[in-house]
Amino acid sequence: MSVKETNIQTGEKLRTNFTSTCSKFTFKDLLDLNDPKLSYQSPLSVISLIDLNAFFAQVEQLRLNLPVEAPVVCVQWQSLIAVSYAARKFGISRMDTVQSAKKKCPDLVCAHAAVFKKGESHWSYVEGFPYQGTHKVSLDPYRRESRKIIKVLHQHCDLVEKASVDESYLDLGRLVYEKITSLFPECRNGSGSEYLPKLPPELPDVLQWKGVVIPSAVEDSKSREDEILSTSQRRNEGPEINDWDDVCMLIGSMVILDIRKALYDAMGYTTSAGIANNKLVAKLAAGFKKPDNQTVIRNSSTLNFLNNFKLTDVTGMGGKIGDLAMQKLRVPPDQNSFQYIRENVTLEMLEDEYHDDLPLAKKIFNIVRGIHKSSLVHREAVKSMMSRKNFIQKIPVETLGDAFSWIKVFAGDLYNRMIELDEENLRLSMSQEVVKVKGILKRPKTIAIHFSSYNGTKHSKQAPLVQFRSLERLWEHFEMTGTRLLKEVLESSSNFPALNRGKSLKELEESKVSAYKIKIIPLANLSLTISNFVKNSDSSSIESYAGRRKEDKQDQDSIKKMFEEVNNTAPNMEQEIPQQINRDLSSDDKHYISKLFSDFNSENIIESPKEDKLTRDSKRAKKDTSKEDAEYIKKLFDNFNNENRLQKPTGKNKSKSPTLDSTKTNKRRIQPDVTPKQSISTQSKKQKVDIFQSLVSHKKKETKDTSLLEELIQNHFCPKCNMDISDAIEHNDFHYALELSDKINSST
Ligand code: DCP
Ligand code: CA
Repeated sequence: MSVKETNIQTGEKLRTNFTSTCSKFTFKDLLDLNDPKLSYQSPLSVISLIDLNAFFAQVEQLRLNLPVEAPVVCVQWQSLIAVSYAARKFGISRMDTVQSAKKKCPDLVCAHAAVFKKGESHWSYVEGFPYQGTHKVSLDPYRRESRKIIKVLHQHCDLVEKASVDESYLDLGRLVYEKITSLFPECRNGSGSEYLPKLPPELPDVLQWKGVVIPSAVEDSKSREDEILSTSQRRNEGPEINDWDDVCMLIGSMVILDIRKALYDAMGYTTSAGIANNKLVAKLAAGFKKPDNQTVIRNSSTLNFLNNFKLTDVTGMGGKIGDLAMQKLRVPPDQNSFQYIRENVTLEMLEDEYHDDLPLAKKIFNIVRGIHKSSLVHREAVKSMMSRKNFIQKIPVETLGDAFSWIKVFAGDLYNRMIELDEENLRLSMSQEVVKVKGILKRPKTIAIHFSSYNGTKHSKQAPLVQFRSLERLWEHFEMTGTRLLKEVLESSSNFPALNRGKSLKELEESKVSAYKIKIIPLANLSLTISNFVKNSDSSSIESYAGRRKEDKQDQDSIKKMFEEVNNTAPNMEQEIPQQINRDLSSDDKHYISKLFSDFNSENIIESPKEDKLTRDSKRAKKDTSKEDAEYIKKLFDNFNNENRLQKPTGKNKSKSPTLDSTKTNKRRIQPDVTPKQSISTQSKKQKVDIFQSLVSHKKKETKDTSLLEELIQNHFCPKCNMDISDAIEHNDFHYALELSDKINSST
């Protein structure tokens, strides 16, 4: 059912298959829905998967303010990475190239994904098609939209699991429980394993199915019988409502339509959804009717529905695992794998085949019956994140400066992804009642660079990372350590002096040779990887270490020294900068910052009556920022303005180029599509006005938060939550992360 339909369908009262016996479900089954820890296991459970239609293409269509009928595709170089449904009508698919798609639809709108430009740590949208040799695609705009979408979903449902950039699972337990107990007070009382009362013969007229309700095998055969009857003889029965599980699913279908509508109203996105008893079936159902529709699977129709799929379509059963299962279980190629395994392979046989992995045997047994259940908070822990670029020979990466420029891009990319990780972990931690999520903020302990030369030789080097809580500090650390590692590998390569007139890197640096004049073996690819993620607790972060040991001068000095070492790896890149500056700084900073501020103002405080619905609604979805915060941010912007107007180039920043206007050494570029936080953070490090950090300290001052940990340790009681706590450090983490999220929310 489309989110654009405005009719309030009340319809006739739906009839149930009323029997004189009571339900086969217990009061406990129903009550479990009200407990997020237990809900997914209840036989009455209602789980949904919401999937954005042609996600990246929708993001681009909305960004470009185009109507839904516009045939938009999202492009990466010459490939299509998302195809809108309007473009699909022309027979265009992801398999097309830009060229072949344009042949099918000459009016095709090809929106290229945002890109990082070599040497810049922020992404932007560029006119036309960026050049692959000098740019790297950024998926950050889609991740940002994804985060906003999840926030909207979260406003309507207490338990949301992000499954991918455009898919989320929702546990509708509490919403269904509330509705069912308010409409049917007889379901409220009772305890333990007593059975629920029998269904009433008909349901209140407010309860109506929403979406495509998949028939059970019995209903299918009834409708086949109906087909041979004349129209007047047909029974025209709707989906059967046999017990409370069907009522729960019916309510779930209504709730999900409301949530999909709320998302459409708030942000303009259409979605498809599946509603079923567990994640596995909900996921298959979500893709069944696209776009802008929803598919409902009652328990009685699960097996009939699964016959549309292969075992290998199930999440986690694709690839080698699935292929191996088909071989081991000897599923004939012409048979439906779900049905065949169900009917021919017993649990004992599965356990025999998978004697070294009995949980997998049980899982397959349950999957083919559509009863494999998993909780919504279980997520694979992040193991590593990599930012990488394959270079094209036409634009060689053959100087140290070239390579450093890409490290800068990768560090910016990884920083954006760390923001996303923090938000996701925070969101999970909000559902702490569900499952105690250990460790809210995760930080990588290791960083590595990898690169290959064109003769195929591979090089890599890794180093430990200092535990920073502040992502801005971590970002600098990525950049500096990546740069240092690269230098160390290249320096040790035997052909380095041969490429540089016999000079070592140290000698070249001492004589202040620009990094762009220092030759290296041409690189075929380069990557920066962070890995070995661990929980970041107060005891492990460098900030609190430094704070706690204030009295210990030796420690302070060693920390200071470490920072200096890190900072000293900053390369001399000055001579290359003028080219970029001449091109990038086309308009004055003041104007730019004023624009950011007026954008900020209009987004947070003033709501213009002339705004279109989408803008207005999407603003409404954003978190309100208090007036005080707004004023504080204004002050920061003003300071920023003054600072940049007055700033004279310092010795280190001053360009050596006589042609360069010395007031323009700031590397910021005008990019209206980015948020204040992101734009400002792209200034050179020396000039960085860290609004993010300032906001944190502003808030800290305001709430006098610094002693919270001490208080938690001493009293095992949190004054903010007004409750006893067992793990002081973890609880302090929770508040830190909460605060961090507020900052991120108010700046994205
Ligand atoms: N994506 C990508 N490369 C791929 C697959 C997907 O970059 N090979 C990106 C673009 C998609 C987004 O991920 O928009 C979500 O992927 P989906 O598979 O959900 O596809 P769409 O959302 O584009 O289409 P649909 O409406 O079929 O879900
Ligand atoms: Ca999708």
